[in-house]
Amino acid sequence: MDRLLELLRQSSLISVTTHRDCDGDGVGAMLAFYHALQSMGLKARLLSVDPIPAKYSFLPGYNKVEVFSSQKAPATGDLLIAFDTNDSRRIEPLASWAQQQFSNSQKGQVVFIDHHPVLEKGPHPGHSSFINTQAASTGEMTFEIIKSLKIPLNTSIAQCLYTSIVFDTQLFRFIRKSPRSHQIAAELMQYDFDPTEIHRRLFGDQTPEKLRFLAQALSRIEYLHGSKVAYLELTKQDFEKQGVDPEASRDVVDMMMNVRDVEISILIRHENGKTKISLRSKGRYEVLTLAELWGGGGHLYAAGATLESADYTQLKKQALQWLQKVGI
Ligand SMILES: [Mn+2]
Repeated sequence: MDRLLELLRQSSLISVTTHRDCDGDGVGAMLAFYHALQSMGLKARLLSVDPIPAKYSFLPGYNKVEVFSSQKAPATGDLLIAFDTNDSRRIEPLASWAQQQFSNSQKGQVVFIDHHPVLEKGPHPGHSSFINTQAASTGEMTFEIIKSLKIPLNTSIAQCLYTSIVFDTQLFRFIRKSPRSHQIAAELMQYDFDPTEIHRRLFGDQTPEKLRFLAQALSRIEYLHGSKVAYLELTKQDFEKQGVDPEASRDVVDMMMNVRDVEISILIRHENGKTKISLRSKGRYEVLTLAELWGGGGHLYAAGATLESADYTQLKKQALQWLQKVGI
């Protein structure tokens, strides 16, 4: 972290970003850090490789995020910081573009602030990156960095960091046996924002169409290995029939984990011509190894992969083989 702090103090213009298909943790951490840089009087800009979902529009700074395009690429300055990923492929084409600028001007670098394990077969995040796999959220790490830089908190920073923390811990369910998430949240709540409103924005924004879709999807879960494995495939037709966006299936894999005996959940779904796989484990089996088998990544117990085109039958066969191998 010392190396990162030094780098921050030396930089004149800092760009901040988060991974493609962002979530509340990444977007909250990125915006919080942007507000912190602003309050330090540092020049900063917010970049994203795809549009940030409107669900997060309540966050201060949401409207300042520029969607990156290499045609009208803005200056990245001398530092590009990516939150909630350490895999440069998830911030492409921005990562390559920034690297090019930095090597042209012979200064600057890309830095990752993240709590995911570095993938064995993935790109290396670089020596100035700050990776802490013990942290329950990137928001938690961002809080520690802001504190170390001695930047006073304010309402905007607090609101964004609180969003990060409650999103990734799913309202303090997944806290990695640490009191840190609660401690930080308690400190943030001294600022003037409404936490209940944030909970509602993040977790209570369902529509009747989505509930109808969920009812149908959940009724089709297959329970394998004596209900220790929950397996579900969703096709393009499943989404079309209920008139919902594939985004509607995002939390399905977490719902599958709410079944008492389930140890592993596997969700395979169609999204914009691609096949997305989401994997969860309660902690006995490292599903990251299965995700890596399909060229994906994530955490040991919450991982995923995106495939350009895939045959569901083939995927199921591979999943069943992997389950056999881990001896569930
Ligand atoms: Mn995260």
